[in-house]
Amino acid sequence: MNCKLISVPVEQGQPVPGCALGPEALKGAGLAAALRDLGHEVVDLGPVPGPQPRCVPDHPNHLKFLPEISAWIEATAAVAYEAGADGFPIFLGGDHSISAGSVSGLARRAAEQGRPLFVLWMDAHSDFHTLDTTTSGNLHGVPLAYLCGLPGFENYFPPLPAPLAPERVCILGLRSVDKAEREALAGSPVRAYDMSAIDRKGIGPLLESFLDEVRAANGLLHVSFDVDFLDPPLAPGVGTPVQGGATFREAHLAMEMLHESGLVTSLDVVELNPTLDERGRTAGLAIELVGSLLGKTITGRRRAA
Ligand code: B3U
Ligand code: MN
Ligand code: MN
Repeated sequence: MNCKLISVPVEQGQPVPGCALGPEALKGAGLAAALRDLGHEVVDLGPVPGPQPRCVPDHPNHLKFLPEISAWIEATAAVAYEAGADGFPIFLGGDHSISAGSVSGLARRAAEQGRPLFVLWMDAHSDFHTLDTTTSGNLHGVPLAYLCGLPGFENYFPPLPAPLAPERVCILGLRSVDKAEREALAGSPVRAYDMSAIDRKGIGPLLESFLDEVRAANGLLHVSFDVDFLDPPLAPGVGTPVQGGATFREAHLAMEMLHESGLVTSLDVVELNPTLDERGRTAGLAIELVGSLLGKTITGRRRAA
């Protein structure tokens, strides 16, 4: 695989300083070497150039850094569209607002190729607010609603060339969903698996059923991995930790299954905040998990499906 590392050092979409250092922390902790050890080629495409804020109208809701985040989304989408032509793009955030750009560009590319794009959103949060419903005003809370074409983003975020079909989106790991998000999700075919579903059914069967759908549709699969998917004691280096997250074993199993599926074509790793990390353990675990997603196994053998 030709892995293309794309840094998107944005932190204005969330409240805690430090998240813009995520890409450097992942690279400094050996991401490229870990991927090369697995036999992949790695090219570092560097950071998305920091854009000028976009001219947007005033919004009645209190939204933090709207012109800046809107500009980053536009710039990231342009890079993602180019990078999506071949190879395996890996977007290193930055906060989760960057995925409004990465997925938008990849969705445009997929539409041109006539392939349906599926998205697996691994996250404690659903990020399913619209600009009208967010109460925090933090724009890392809205990217999935934007990508699914929910109303109210027109004129504020860049036009979306190819909205995601919500039935092709699966959120995994939920444990913090605001009221308005809950209502929006209830009226949407997005699959939203919370920790209770993971405890009852197991992460393996839940993921397998989604992968079966991607396979049946001959789809492309983008994985948007918010590091706060993981349980906070394992991954303290995130700005908005929520108790009761995925365990080390659940996370590795999910990544191994994603690898074995052969369906994943691109990845985001977002919300790592190295200033909150403890001795680099969150960055280290994120790299290990990307390794599992890209073929690392304990025995080195390929497992029979
Ligand atoms: N839903 C809350 C909290 C939140 C969303 N994403 C993260 N936190 N990481 C909000 O602010 O929209
Ligand atoms: Mn998120
Ligand atoms: Mn999150």
